[in-house]
Amino acid sequence: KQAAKKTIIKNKSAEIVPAVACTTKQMRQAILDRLHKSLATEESKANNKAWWNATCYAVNELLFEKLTDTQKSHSGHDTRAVNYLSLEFLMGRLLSNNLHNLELFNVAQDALKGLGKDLYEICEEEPDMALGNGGLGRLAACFIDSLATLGYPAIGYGIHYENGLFAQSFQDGRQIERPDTWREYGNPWEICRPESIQHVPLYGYVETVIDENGISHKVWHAGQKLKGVPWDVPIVGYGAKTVNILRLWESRADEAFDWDVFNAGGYVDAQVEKSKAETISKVLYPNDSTDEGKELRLIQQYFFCACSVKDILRRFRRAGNKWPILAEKVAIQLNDTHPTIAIPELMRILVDEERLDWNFAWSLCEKIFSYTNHTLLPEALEKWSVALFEKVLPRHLEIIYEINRRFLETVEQKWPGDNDIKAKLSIVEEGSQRMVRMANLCVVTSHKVNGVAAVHSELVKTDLFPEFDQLYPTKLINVTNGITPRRWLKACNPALAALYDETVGKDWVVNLDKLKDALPKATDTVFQKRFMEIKRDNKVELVNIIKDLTGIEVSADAIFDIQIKRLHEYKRQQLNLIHILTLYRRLLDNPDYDMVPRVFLFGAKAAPGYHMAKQIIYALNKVAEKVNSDKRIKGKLKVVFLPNYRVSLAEKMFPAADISEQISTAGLEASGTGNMKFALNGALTVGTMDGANIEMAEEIGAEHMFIFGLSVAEVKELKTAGYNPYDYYYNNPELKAVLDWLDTDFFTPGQPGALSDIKRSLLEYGDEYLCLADYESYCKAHDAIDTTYRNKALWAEKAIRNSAAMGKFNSDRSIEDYVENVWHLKKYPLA
Ligand code: Z2T
Repeated sequence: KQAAKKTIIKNKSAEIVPAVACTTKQMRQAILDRLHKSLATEESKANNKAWWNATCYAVNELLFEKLTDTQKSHSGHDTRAVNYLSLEFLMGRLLSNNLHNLELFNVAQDALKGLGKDLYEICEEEPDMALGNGGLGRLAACFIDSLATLGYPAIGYGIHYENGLFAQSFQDGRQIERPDTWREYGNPWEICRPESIQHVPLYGYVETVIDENGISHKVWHAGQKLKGVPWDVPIVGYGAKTVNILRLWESRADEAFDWDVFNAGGYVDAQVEKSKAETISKVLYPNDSTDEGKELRLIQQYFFCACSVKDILRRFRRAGNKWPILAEKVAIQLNDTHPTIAIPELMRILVDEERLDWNFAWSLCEKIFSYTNHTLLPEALEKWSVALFEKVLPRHLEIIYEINRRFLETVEQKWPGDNDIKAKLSIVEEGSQRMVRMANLCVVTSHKVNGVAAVHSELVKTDLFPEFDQLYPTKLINVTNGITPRRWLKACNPALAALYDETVGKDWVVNLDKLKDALPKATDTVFQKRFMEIKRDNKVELVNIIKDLTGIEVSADAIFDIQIKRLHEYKRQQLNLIHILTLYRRLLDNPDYDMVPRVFLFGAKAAPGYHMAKQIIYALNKVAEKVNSDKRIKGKLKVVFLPNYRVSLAEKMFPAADISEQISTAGLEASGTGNMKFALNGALTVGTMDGANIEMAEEIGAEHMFIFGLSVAEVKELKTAGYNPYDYYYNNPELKAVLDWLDTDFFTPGQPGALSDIKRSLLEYGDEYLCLADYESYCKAHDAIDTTYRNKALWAEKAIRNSAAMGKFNSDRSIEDYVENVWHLKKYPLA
């Protein structure tokens, strides 16, 4: 067990009224009551898991009241709401976050202390709610926190995966995946709502029906039906003036539909059908940016969209509203193309079931939907084969054809006779295997399409959708990503949060720009000392965690250089690797090589089917083994790959980082959000001019970061001119030596060639991500890090400048941008 000994932060200004009235005594009694009356145990028998459950239940009692008040207020005011549709919500743990947002963290800490328990230790009992892959899912989680904090009516819609992102371990350095079981023994945060079950058709055929007036319409006869059971997770805003919900759909068999099978004596067959239906929400697909095109995945997407759209319309009808004002009450945000099928589903309901005129229904859809693009990588742009669509969703395919037919008419008007443009923009891609392009459907339908950082949104306009931008000049916009300062500073770094409370006032939690008031202190030696003492304490905590998890001993005096993110070639963990090899070689060549001791830390999961990503994990682990046990280098270099990187581990790594690695090939990281979390917690960035790094440099001052490598324009130039990695290999002896090293059995004794794949990808296979082109510049940036770190005052100044400049990257700001430019919501906080 990790020593969870954070400093207890006392609430200094007792005059501040907490969001929810609850004294330490009341909290203590509530926890005991839950332990006795809900968990049927007692103090002497309860383990930490029971204390965790009891504390969660006690929190729920306070929270549910605010939840019902909020929901009553929203339906009473018949509010316009945003419905955030996302296949992923990477929530992490909720206890500490909920306590902070209720402003009861200290109260609970004292209450548990009185019961002989440590709140930080109790929080460690909570399994992560890992219903997401990476940045996209975590962004959704930060956004619903901000929506609730700002008082906006919002619902997050997603899937109630039985198994979230796989748990990772290593066996001889190789990634092993095990199922994630976040709710095996129940989860206190979710409320089942059987009263809001939805039914979802699948497969079958489409019938054309002519009514008594001679007007034809389509009826979809399903071949199978699923039942969607909603589970609600309350989302408390900071200050508890709003508690929104995250509604997650679980798939079940629809007994009503299978009634015939039962009656025909097919009791066993019906049970088999049942387990098939339940597989739909069983598991999260572990691909972060590759599209798999699997039937089950399409059904997952449709299942969750159908449930969500029906739920949205149920609320709309319940308020007694009529169709003309649908778009005044409903905004639907599509988090990437994963929920695109919600578009033809809404059209189907309006046209086929409600019998609205096509043009009217379409005008509603255009106003309701908006879409966020999260990547330019071609392999991530979703396409579904027409054949699969026809089988699973025959009516939706017809609707998509009709949308496309009308759309291509407008293309014809704009570019008469230009068939190349039509072929490029068409929602249906022609070819040996006809495909539905989900991104094109999103852009055609949505009134706003946004990228997630300025440079990315620019590239969406110039490279990804240039013709769409000409056709719809105001549609493509930017909303730069952000992170919630509640989780990513207040909760995860209590000591730094307390220092800011004292320096700039407590308001920074909701107004992160306030941190700028600490800038004058960047050169104040007393402040620098306190700031760096907090960093050092956080590093000591991480040292203990590293020892517990891996047995590896590292020194808190070393530079903690961290790269944590999904494993992907475009993120270039392999560039980091070859730089580590470079340092290792320098040390072996010269045992007195002068460098500040460095600990390179990694955390990353690879998609289970992504061979090269798994090879990079293997290589890092093998290099780590060798380096960490090599006495010759006198502990100057350590490499640690922490297993099972996830939100709760991230919360311990960001506060302990000196260096943040943000080293993607320019133009490929849409935004990045870890970059913001690092800087907010006082790490300096070594990074390329990519994604949100560019905007961070504007805020911080590029001179306080270690910027290296080719720019977006230079990458383009090099690629057009014809990039040849061998040019760099033969011209840089250090680079050649480390790459050749990978062909030996130095890191994998008795198995020469075990790491050769990585060398091949960087040479023979063409080095798609330009690692070799950026290598020299990257090494120089690292030399500069070493030099700068030796100057303690200068480093402290830069660390403070980084942290205090993060105001822009508050997800509250991102949400206000969406509200102003896309959603147009009003706030309804409780009194
Ligand atoms: C994902 O996390 C991201 C993009 C995806 O494209 C898919 C996933 Cl699962 C389909 C990330 C981007 O890579 C990252 O740059 C960005 O910060 C994040 O989404 C949130 O926008």
